[in-house]
Amino acid sequence: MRFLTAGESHGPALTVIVDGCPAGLRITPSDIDFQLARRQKGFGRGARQRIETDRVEVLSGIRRGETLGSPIALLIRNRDHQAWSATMAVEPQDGPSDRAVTLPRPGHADLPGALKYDRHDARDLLERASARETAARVAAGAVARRLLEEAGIGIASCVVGIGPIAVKGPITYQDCLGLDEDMPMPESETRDRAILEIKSAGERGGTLGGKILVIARGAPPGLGSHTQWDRKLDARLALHFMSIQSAKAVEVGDGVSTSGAFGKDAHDAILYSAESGFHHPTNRAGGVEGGMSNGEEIRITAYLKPLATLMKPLPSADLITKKAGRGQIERSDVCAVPAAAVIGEAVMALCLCDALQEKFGGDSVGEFLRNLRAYQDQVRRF
Ligand code: EPS
Repeated sequence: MRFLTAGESHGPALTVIVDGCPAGLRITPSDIDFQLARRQKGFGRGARQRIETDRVEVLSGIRRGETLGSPIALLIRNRDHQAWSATMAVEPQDGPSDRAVTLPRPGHADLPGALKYDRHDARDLLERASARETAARVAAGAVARRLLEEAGIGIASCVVGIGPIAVKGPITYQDCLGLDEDMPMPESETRDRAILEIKSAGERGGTLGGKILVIARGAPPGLGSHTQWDRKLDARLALHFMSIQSAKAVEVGDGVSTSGAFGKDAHDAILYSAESGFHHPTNRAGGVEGGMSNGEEIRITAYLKPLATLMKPLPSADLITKKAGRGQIERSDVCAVPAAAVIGEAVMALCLCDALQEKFGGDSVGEFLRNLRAYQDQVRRF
C-alpha cells in the first residue's frame, strides 16, 4: 500500500491517494473523520484549529461502505482558504503578493527551500512544509488502521515529554488508552506540569517540543526483512516517523539507553512455552530484531523540536535585500506534540500496513486474512 499527499496549508484542500488497499475493507467517512478530529485537538494549538473542522470527502475507491481495491482518493477542504483565496490564487496576479514572507524563519523550510527552488517569497515553500499536510496522512492512516484492525493489530500512543517535563514510565499499551485528548500524558501530575509549561511558553512568545510514544500490539513476527537495507522494518519505521514535521530523532524500543549499556542489559532473553510460543520477558528491542518484527509490541519514540515560528523571532536575513532582520512572524501553535501522537499512530499504521501487504498480499481482505492466518498457523506449529 502506498500513498501520496498534495495540498498547501491555505490552498483549497489537501488530498491523498491511497493505492493498493485490498477490496472489501469496511470503512465509512466517519472512521476517517474520527481520526481527523483527534488530530485537531491538543493543548497548545493555535487559532487555525478553531477555523477548521476537518472532514473527509471520499472521491473514489469506496462504495457502499467497502473499499473496491481501486485507488482511494480523499479530500479535506481548508476552510481558511476563503480568507486566502487571493494570496493562493492559481491564476497570474498583478503586483507582489500581499502575504509575502522574505525573512526566513530559522528552523523552518523557508531558507533551504527558497535556495533550492529559487523562490524569493518563502510562502512558496512554507505552504507545503506546514504541518497541515499531516491531516492528509492521518486520513490515509485511518484507512490503514482499519486493515490493521482486521488483522488483530491495535495502535495506541501517548505524549511522554513536553519541553523539559518527562513522564517517568515505564509506559504500557494499557497506559495509553482513555487518556485526556488535550494532553494524552499517562501520569496526571506530570500532565498538569506539562500544561503549565505550555501556558508559560505561550505567554513568553515561545514554542515547545517534546516526545511521543507509539505502540503497535498484535503484529506477527517477520514483518520487514534482514536481507536488504531498505526492507528492514526499523529503518522503514524511522523514515515514517522522521517525516513528521518537526521530528528530529526516532528511537526504537530502548535504543537510546541501551547504547550506553552492557550487552547483557541491552537484549531480551528468549523463552518458550506451549501457550505463548517463543516470546521475550522484556522488550528493550521495541519489537524489532534484525530488521524484522519479533512478535512483541512495536514501540517507537519520536522526538520533536519546538516549532520554528516564534513570536519573539531569532535573527534572520532578508531573501531579497539581504539585510539583517528577524524571522517572520506567522500564525502558529505553541506546541503541537499532542497532535503529533495522533499523526504518529497514522504513520505507524501506514508503515505496518505496507509491511503486512508486502508479506501477505491479497487483492481482497478475505485473501489477505487467509494468507495471514495460514502464516500465523505456521508460526504456531513451528
Ligand atoms: C496546522 C496548521 C497551520 C499551523 C500549524 C499546524 O496553520 P496556520 O499556518 O494557518 O496557522 O497551525 O503548522 C505549523 C506549525 C507549521 O509550522 O506549519 C495543522 O493543521 O496541523
